[in-house]
Amino acid sequence: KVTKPIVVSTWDFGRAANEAAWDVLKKGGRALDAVEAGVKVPEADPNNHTVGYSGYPDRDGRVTLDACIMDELGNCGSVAALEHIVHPISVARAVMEKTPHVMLVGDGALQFALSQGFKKENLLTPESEKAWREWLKTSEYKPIMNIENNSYGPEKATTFSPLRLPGNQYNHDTIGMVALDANGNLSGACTTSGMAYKLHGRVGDSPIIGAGLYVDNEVGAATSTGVGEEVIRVVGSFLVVELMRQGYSPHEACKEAVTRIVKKNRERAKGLQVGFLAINKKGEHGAYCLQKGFNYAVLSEKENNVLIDGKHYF
Ligand code: SD4
Repeated sequence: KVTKPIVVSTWDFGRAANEAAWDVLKKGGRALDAVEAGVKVPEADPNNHTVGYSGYPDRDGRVTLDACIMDELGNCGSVAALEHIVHPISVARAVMEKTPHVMLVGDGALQFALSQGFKKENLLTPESEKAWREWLKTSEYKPIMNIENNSYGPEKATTFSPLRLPGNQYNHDTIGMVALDANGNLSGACTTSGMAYKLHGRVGDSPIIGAGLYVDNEVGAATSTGVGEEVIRVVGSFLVVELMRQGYSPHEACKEAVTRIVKKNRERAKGLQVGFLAINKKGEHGAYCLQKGFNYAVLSEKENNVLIDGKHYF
């Protein structure tokens, strides 16, 4: 029996996003509309410093956003290193629907957004700017494990990382969301401000179709969070979907993708976090991550926006 509609998304802040997606899904709406509405919630949240508005900036103090979206027909759109726009996911959707292209970056993406009526805004809030100025004092660049998981706590998180953000701040990260609608169609969305204090111009996995997100309406959909470089290396989300095509469950597929990352470089993998999240055409879900601390939110008629801890490799 198929569980539909269903929506799943990364991290605990995925719950609020799921609620917004559910408003669309419960009325029989399209998964594509649901995932866009869903991820717009963290994008606009001033307390979320790793997605959209108020995201932590790059090392030059610029907030640069990455996002992509994909529907049941294989249509997709993406923006990378986009500045000044609160809802990069909606710009990605406009790239998909209003241009012959898949991906726009940097100034070109901004120009396009403005031409579509998106408003230019300052995304760097005083709080994020203060955090960046603190960071500048040491300018140490190491990704922080499980920064996304508020409940995980600084002590445990720093076990894996010598770097603390000033004031031991812990916050959320990329939101990846995939959904199956009442008609049995899949879509997904992924949006982030990327790794805090990255080099200007750095693009992670999140806006890259096949890496941060992939949807195949015959099989399933997958998304990722964590250190994007590792996900790109194994074309993670595409890999997860292809493994599901071969008969792996969502959980097994995510586990195999994580294992591939470990096989590339075990020592490196020990020191960072990556998590994959997937659903298949039956509405089954699963996830797997490198380290303890990754969780995801599930909303369907059977599961009332429950938060599930991802099983971990190390
Ligand atoms: C990136 N995958 O830019 C994103 C950020 C992230 O946990 O999810 N970090 O690499």
